[in-house]
Amino acid sequence: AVASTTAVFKALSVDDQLAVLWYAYTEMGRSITPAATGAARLQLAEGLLNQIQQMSHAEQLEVMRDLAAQRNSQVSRAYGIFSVNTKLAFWYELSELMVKGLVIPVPAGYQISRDGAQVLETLKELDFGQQITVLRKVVADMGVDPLAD
Ligand code: 45D
Repeated sequence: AVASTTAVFKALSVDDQLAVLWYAYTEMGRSITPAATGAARLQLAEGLLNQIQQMSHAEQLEVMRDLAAQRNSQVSRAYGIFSVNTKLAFWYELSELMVKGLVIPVPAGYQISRDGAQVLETLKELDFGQQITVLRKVVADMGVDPLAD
């Protein structure tokens, strides 16, 4: 179930991937304690998160699309050196910044696609540990590894 959910997620369009991550966060939010994401991990991502907060909403959306699409950009390369847990903590923090109004929100009344809704449903049927495993696999591949040629 983990492998198929991950594969179907990765086949989604970039915007659907961002939307599913967002809705996963809104559903899981209460189960993820900020303490668990680790202050030390966020410290590594802090520079990048600060940089993103300085950007316009359009630029913020662009860097998130670049990450999901594995497009080579400065942000994608900076992200690429994070550990998987730091990558998860980074996305978690971006969601928190969205809630605080510091990062572009998902438009009010946004309609997720049928494919996206299906992946979300599948994800919801997994237990918490499996959900984390899917999320880890998904965010691990985002961005660009600056050490690969
Ligand atoms: O206009 O270290 C659209 C533990 C449409 C412990 C859009 C853990 C068009 C160890 C694209 C929709 C395992 C607990 C706009 C860590 C349009 C540890 C915008 C786990 C504007 C870290 C879309 C942590 C946007 C976990 C802006 C489980 C979408 C973390 C943005 C989970 C989506 C984190 C974002 C999750 C989603 C974060 C930022 C699920 C982030 C999700």
